[in-house]
Amino acid sequence: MSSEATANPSFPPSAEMVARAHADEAKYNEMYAASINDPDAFWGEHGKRIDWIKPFTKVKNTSFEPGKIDIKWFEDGTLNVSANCIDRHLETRGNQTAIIFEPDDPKEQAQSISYSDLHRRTCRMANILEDLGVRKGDRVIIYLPMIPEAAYAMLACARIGAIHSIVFAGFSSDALASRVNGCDAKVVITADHAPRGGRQTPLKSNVDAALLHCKDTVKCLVVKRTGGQTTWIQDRDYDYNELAFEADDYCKPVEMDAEDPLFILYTSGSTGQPKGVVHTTGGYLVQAAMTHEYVFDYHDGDIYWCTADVGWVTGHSYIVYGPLANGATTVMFEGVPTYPDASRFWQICQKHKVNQFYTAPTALRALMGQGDEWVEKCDLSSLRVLGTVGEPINPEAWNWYYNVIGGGNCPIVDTWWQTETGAHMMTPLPGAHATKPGSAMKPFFGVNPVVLDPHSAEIIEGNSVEGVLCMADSWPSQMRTVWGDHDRFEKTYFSDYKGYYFAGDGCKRDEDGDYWITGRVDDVINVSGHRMGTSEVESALVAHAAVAEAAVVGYPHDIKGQGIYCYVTLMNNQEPSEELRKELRTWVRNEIGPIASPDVIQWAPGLPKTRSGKIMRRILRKIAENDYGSLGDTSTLAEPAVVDDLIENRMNKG
Ligand code: 6R9
Repeated sequence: MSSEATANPSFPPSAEMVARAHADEAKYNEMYAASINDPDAFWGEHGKRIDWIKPFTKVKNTSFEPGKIDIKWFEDGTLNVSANCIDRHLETRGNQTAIIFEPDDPKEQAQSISYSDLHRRTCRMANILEDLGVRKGDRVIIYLPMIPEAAYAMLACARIGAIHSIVFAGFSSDALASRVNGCDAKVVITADHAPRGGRQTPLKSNVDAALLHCKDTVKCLVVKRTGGQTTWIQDRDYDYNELAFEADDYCKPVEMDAEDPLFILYTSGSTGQPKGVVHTTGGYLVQAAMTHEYVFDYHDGDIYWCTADVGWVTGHSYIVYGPLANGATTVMFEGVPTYPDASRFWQICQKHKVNQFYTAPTALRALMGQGDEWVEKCDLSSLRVLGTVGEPINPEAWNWYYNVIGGGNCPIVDTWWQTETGAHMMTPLPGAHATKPGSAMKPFFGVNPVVLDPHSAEIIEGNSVEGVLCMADSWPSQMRTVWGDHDRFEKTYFSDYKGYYFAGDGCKRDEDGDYWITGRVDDVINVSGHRMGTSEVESALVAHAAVAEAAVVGYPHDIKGQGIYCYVTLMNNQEPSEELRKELRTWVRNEIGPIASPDVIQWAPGLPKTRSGKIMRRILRKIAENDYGSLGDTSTLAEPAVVDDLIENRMNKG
């Protein structure tokens, strides 16, 4: 695969990388073919990479058939995820570091938590949760900063069979309340404050505000992070540090069915409220662990760092479950890439001699803009594999990552996957594939992608084609259902293209048969790698008394990938003003969280609608993108003049 042979430049792995990698090209081809030809045999073998209490005898039992959507893997096996991530390593690597915790403030000392420490602390947390009345199948909300207690909390839930649902600490109290109620949680685990980028978010007071809207039986377990002041409600709030001091060091892991839920993670779709994506124990852990090993080419003794937050699926699968199932050393970083300055990521790589580094394009773009001097003063010679996730990576950022961070020596694994897929789906493997800037390249073992024509829903065969990305068959870490709403699971993922899982992304297959993700084809925007339904921002806007109607679209943003562009129609009695604009921004931040803060608010006397009243977002997107020469078909518009006004008054004139 030389660069001359293709229209896209490609970067083959070094001979050294090929030699040490878990899979070279021939091995990938052989394993991939085996995984597709006989999934039962393939996953039956690789399912054994984790420890089972009762070994499975059945492997795959899945149906994408309309009305019968059902996904089961390893269904008669039993296991415990926490025992797989901790106990089984104790004999061979009890003293090895499991988690390196790097605090927000570089002056605060980093912590190394060994597998034995992790065992003790997880057991204590599990015993505390049991004392608070949490039992197998109960839900626990985790609303914590990026501190080791977040991992203890996840693993403690897994240990006693409780289902955790992590809410990103940047989310507002309203978002938190709706998730507590959505899954009917018994306990919320939080911290006093969350330090981030030198500032502090008052997590506990957010929980106080949220719990005003929840059942009064919900209990709150509070971890001391800063020691800052918080209010305290007797018999509702419990002091984790005090209880952990007294708690027993051992808690027996509960025997779980492979198909018992492990966690719920709320994620945005194109319509309605966020969905509770449900993942179960067996298949999820097998694929999270296997991808972590192959995709990052993880070897014993390596130091691995994923910069995501545990509030996102990437943090679940690639900070906690995948790495720990493999007995890895995983770095947990509390802060942000630019605090105290733009060299923080690279300082941490140098300090802990990181071998595999996994981050998002938005962080790379922001850092690239600060200049190379921040990188050059750090020793990055330990790096071997670089990863990216969350959104399509533009070639400039890719090249910067490859050359400036990786010194032209580290393969970049551009990993395409989703909350729903649980683990990596398409990505190059570092020793097997020549990478191309911006391409997710190849399906992982067992993943069976197809490109469909969005109109005819027919499979498009061959290369140099473009369409929507679907999966023709199930994979072990696939989500099993939407919490409490199996119909919604079917409607969202299996009804547009019958017989397939529809990912919501567009994709190209190039002349070499390699895959390129082109972005969401639905009304989901991706702001700095955070997925958001435009409808969520719209609902927040129209909840404000001054707003009559709102339409929200994404537009290209240099750093964030996509920015949030809002068209707002005010109530008749309201005058547009700069003040009101500011107020609406603050309003949305409070309703959803800072990540949903509108970048642009344009006053819109009217919105372009079809005669049936559907807002034509396609047109609004074009206007926001400054591309109104090609508005496409406007013949179905009820009031075409509305569009002229929007173009004339567009905000994004740059
Ligand atoms: C893991 C995660 C999923 C959506 C997905 C797609 C986008 C993720 C990508 C990518 C291009 C990549 N996405 N990885 N697009 N290249 N390597 O991000 O999960 O938050 O559920 O978002 O993110 O649009 O559909 P999630």
